[in-house]
Amino acid sequence: MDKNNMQKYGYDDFFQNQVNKLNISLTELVPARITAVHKEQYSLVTDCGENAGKLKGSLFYNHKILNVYPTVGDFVLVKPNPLGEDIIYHVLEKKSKFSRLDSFNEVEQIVAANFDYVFIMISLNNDFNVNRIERYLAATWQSGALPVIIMTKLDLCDNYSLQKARIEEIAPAVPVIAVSAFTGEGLEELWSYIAPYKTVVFLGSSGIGKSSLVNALCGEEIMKVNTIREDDSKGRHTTTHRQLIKLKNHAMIIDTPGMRELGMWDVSQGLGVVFDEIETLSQNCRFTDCKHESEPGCFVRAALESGELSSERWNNYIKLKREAKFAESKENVSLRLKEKAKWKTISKFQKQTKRRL
Ligand SMILES: Nc1nc2c(ncn2[C@@H]2O[C@H](COP(=O)(O)OP(=O)(O)OP(=O)(O)O)[C@@H](O)[C@H]2O)c(=O)[nH]1
Ligand SMILES: [Mg+2]
Ligand SMILES: [Zn+2]
Repeated sequence: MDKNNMQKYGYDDFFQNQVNKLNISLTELVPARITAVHKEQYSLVTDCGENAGKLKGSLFYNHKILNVYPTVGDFVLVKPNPLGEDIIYHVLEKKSKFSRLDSFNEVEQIVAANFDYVFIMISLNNDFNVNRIERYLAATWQSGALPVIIMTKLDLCDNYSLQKARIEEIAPAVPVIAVSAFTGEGLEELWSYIAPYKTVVFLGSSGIGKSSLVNALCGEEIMKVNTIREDDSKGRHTTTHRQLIKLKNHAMIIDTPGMRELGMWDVSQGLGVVFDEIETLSQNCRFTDCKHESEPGCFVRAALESGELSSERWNNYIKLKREAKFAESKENVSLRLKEKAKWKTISKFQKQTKRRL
């Protein structure tokens, strides 16, 4: 059977089953996918094609209907409006997501949703940063999608075997592919991931060639790329907002501005996957609450001393863990403050009504 437009955008039983179970009245609501987020407007696609959309006003207040603001890649239910903006009524549960700390509001902010693979991209001419890859890997394993590591700008590098070996050391099970958007070398290997109806997120510092790779895969200039020659990651972001792009083979790419700021949200499971050997070592320590400082019978210390565990890797683990914890506790504080403010308003309102009675 031919797929309809939404199915080509990745809408499948996972989402349809949610719709079937919803108790809200669904007359006239149709599925849509968010392709870009602007200030208060969304770009989206439905079976009828592309349109702009906005949130139904009351959604801000009614959490039974809306869980959080939709983001790029989200599947939502909209009331179509052929004459203007479609109205977004409901955000469906996500298959996968990236979260970061919105430091202004101190809450979780979801930056991409419903992707199958994450291309963790680093450039071969840039100074090589294993810690950054570990950070991206933790976030990816936490997201629910699978990582693929892409080394870009292959044309600028004669030999990348050292870099490849370093990556394979920290991510033994993750595919590593070297590509050049200029010569096209290595691109064929990507097509098994950039497959029909699948969504891939491109993640990596500014200037490493994410948008150039999108264009190379599309065979046309879809994304603007930086035309001024400058060192990686020093220039300004060329891509300014996240965007979902559909390829001719019906694969989708979410191009992002260099997400160096991808903060650690709750990444406890992700860290457990990336630093599996450290978590195993800690479980063997004599004391269950071992701080791995100077306690006797500490397997982590022993591994650090014997060189089995590098101090660089250990320090990055501690750093990411601390950041994640910080994000989590910040959210708790902000939730508590919000709760307090709400009760203050309610009690003020009650006092006023009492006075009036
Ligand atoms: N030599 C070489 N240069 C490349 C390659 N891919 C991209 N570049 C150059 O790298 C620069 C940055 O490319 P972009 O595609 O804009 O990088 P980006 O990762 O999208 O950057 P942001 O949008 O800022 O996050 C441009 O000057 C490109 O021409 C490549 O495969 N080889
Ligand atoms: Mg870009
Ligand atoms: Zn210990």
